[in-house]
Amino acid sequence: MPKMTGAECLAEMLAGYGVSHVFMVPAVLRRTFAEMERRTAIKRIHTHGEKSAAYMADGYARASGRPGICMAQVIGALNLAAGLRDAHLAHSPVIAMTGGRDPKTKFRKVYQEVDDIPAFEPVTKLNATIDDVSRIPDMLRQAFRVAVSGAPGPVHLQFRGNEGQIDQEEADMEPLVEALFAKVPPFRPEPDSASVLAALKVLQDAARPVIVAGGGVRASGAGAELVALAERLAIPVATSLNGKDSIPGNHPLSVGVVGTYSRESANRVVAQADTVCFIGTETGSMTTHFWAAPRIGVAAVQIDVEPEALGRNYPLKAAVLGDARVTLARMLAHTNADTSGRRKAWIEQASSICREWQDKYRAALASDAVPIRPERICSELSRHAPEDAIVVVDTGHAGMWMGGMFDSRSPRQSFMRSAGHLGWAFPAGLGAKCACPGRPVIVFTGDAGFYYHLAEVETAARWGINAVTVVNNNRSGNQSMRGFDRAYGGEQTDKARELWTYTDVNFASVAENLGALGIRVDKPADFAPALHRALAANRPVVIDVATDIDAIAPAAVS
Ligand SMILES: Cc1ncc(C[n+]2csc(CCOP(=O)(O)OP(=O)(O)O)c2C)c(N)n1
Repeated sequence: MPKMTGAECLAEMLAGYGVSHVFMVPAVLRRTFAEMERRTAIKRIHTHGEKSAAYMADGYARASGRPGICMAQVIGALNLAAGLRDAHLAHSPVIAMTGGRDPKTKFRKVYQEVDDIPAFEPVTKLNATIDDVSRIPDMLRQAFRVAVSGAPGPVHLQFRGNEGQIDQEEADMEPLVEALFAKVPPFRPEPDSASVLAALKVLQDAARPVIVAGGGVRASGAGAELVALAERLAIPVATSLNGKDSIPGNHPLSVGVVGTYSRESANRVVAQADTVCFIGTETGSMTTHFWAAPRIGVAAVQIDVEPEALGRNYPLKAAVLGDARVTLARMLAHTNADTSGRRKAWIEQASSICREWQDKYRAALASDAVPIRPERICSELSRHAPEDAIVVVDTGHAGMWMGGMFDSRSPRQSFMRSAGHLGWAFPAGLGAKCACPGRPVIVFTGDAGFYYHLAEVETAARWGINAVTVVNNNRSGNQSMRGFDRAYGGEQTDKARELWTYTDVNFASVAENLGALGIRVDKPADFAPALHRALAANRPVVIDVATDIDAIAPAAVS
């Protein structure tokens, strides 16, 4: 075995796993960065905060299926841990590396140090320390193995030394890489055939079935098989917000996103279904609108790669343990398409529910109002986002607007969303662009969401990370308006508005000052030309859209 430093070994292994970018705030693993420069083409993206570094790694991971790497020295470790929360909720394979306590100085009040390990525990699948340099190779392999296996998720490796100085030490090490674990999914577990046939029978016998597809479908790359099965058996498809891109929004069997940040048609179809087939979804509160759509007790089947997901919230008629793509392919091989005739009336019913939704929102989606309505931005993005775009959406109102009102037009379009953390989308979009530089990346965020990591506009400009960010700028976090109306017993005072409004800031000007292209849009007709200009600019772009502070997204129906 060759004698090498930890830094040499780590740099070579990361390159061996296909890592193209790492995201960090210095100073951590400094020697490793020097070795990366000498030995690899890895870009070392130096950000303005550890949380945004974690979100960039998360966006990188979700866009590519390859683990995203983020790093912090000991004082920034918990900022990084905070940024793993969304990756944990979304099952995104992020590997976080931090500096950690040295046994020589533990418990002596050494500068900047606390025990960071407990804070990583609730947001990681593996939370480990590297205390001897010779353990770098096997621990890094385990980090990749855990991050991408089963339901993927974050991993934390703490390197000895506040800046991870263990990387300077030498040992006999082999920088062996297991290519199998460089990407999600490493394995495609085959389902048991009896369970496949049992699930198929329940679906084929049903008069009003619906499929609810989740993030597991996108992680498995099972969109084509999902659509083929739905078409073959004539079954409408709703998705979770995380699984939104598993069927194009303009497909005739697509009824929209079901749950809380949702489209009314999806909640109505799911509520009226006699049988629900959950695929790669945790059946959590956001996807089921707190288990109201569908109701617990509906006839249900579930397909998942994690045994403990099966039946967690809905008692099942059939449970299938396996990879989504393989399972759907097995089901397709055994379908009896003749059974689809019995669902003709149901398909008509679902289509008519979708038409009712279109009729209800047609005017808002085409609105010429000034200030601009967010519905209009969503419909412009449905029409003008390129067919291979990655659309990255923040939480809160951004998730409600885009979950409910945006439709993808192609299976090549990707949709990624914050699992709940305001401010995630902008840095995640930069990470997605690093992972997929050849694809257009369009971020949709509110102004409150954009403020969180505004400084990263400078990072994008410095590194030429040419994502396009659309800011729904209503000079407030107006999703909170309804809640404060209630808190103030119906109507708010001017003082109450202090709790959720801001001053009027033009983010196009701010972006220009930080080195990006800024475009301000005040009139609806100017949005599409601005988007086309932004996509052609080959620069990071912020499109600041002046929108209506009174525009409130429709609440979920159940
Ligand atoms: C980390 C975090 N803190 C707080 C919230 C609660 N929250 C959800 S939406 C929202 C305001 C969103 O404002 P903005 O992004 O401007 O969108 P708008 O509602 O104005 O459309 C807040 C504070 C959250 N989701 N995440």
